[in-house]
Amino acid sequence: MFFQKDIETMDREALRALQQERFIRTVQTVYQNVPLYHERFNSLGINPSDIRSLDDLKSLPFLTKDDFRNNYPYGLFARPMKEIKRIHGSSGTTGKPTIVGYTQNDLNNWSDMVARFISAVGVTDEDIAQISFGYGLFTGALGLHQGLEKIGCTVIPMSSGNTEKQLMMMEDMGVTVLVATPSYALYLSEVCREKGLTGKLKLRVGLFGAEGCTAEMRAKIEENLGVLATDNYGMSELIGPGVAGECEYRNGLHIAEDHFICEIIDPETGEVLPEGSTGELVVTSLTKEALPIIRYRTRDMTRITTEKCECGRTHARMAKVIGRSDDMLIIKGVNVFPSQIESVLMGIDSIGPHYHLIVTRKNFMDHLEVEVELTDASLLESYGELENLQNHITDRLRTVLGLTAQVTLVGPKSLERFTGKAKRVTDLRNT
Ligand code: DLL
Repeated sequence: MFFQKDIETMDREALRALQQERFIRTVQTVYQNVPLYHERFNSLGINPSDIRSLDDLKSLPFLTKDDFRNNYPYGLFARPMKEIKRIHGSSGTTGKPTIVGYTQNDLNNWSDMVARFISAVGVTDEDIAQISFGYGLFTGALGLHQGLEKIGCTVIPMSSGNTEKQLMMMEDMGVTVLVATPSYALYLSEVCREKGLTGKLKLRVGLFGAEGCTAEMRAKIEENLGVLATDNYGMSELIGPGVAGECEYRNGLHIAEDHFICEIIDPETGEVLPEGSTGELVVTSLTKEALPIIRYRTRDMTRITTEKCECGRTHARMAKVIGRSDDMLIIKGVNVFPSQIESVLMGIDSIGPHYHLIVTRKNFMDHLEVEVELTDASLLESYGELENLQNHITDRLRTVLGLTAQVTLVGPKSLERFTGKAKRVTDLRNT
């Protein structure tokens, strides 16, 4: 189902022309209205009037998270405060949040983008959606809220936490759409199964996002909750959710290319990589008024294809984010993404989907400990079985990662559960 069919199925040549026109305008706006760009372009000898086509994008400097920090709170805004109608912030737990702002047009465009991806997986005004993202500065809850309202869906603003009540509401209100982080959906799905509610809820679609989710974890959530789980990508600095989302074919996330230009770069060299290569996603906004961004380095690792999708949408698709370049652990010189470990663990019987990675360094040697939960506590009493399982997990991890991890099996439900984004890695090497 389409929300804005003309735009979503636009001919790629016309789309490029639209992007180019908007890009040129954005460069002029930031030069005029945001001191950081003005000074940076001047110091690099870039005159906005020289920027005449999309090919000139690669000559512009990157914007980074540090630029947001150094210009806290409003330094990157391109419009006067009178025109700023909403403030949101990053979900960071330490230090000052990354502040972002929206004009009324930004808010309208944002809800259209969200409405697109929720319509693309068949959510309609007949649905009842429960939002289990935490409301607040985080863009997830209000972003989904306004997009769902736009298509006329009934919205229940539950916020996160109080899992028993969440399930009660889902059952009593006949909820058909769940909005949550995959980790919280996983937790909810386990409690759902334990309470014998699997198969009894009316849930049919899960709109998940804000963090990664492996195929294995997704399958587990789908099985327990009886939903079609869909992945949605976004970031507060870009706008929030709505930057990219899956369609019913779930074969990559369609990027809202009339609002954003996405590039993939080598995170080490900054060089733009050819289509299909995996690298860091860099995003330029085309319609944002309050906070336009040129070449923002997201740190998220993915790849992009412009191949036509079966759904008829012409907008490019990005692959599921495999991790953040700054999340990638380098252990004994080996690059390890937590998602690789998650995939291994999810494929093994007798252990649950929750895990915790602890990285330490002793005598200049890195050490990776993987804590995993048993699903059956009685196994803790059988030394032989426990050892067999531990060896099996160690072997599987060694095959996939190319390094030996210490596997620690812990009792059921002993690891922390998350109601928002999960924190599954503790790296103690630099403390
Ligand atoms: O997480 C926006 C959002 C809310 C997206 C709800 C989708 C649904 P931030 O809190 O600024 O914004 O965090 C942005 O979260 O750079 C990624 O590392 C990660 N992330 C977001 N969506 C996905 C996803 C929101 N679908 C950061 N898969 C991003 C993997 C994701 N990682």
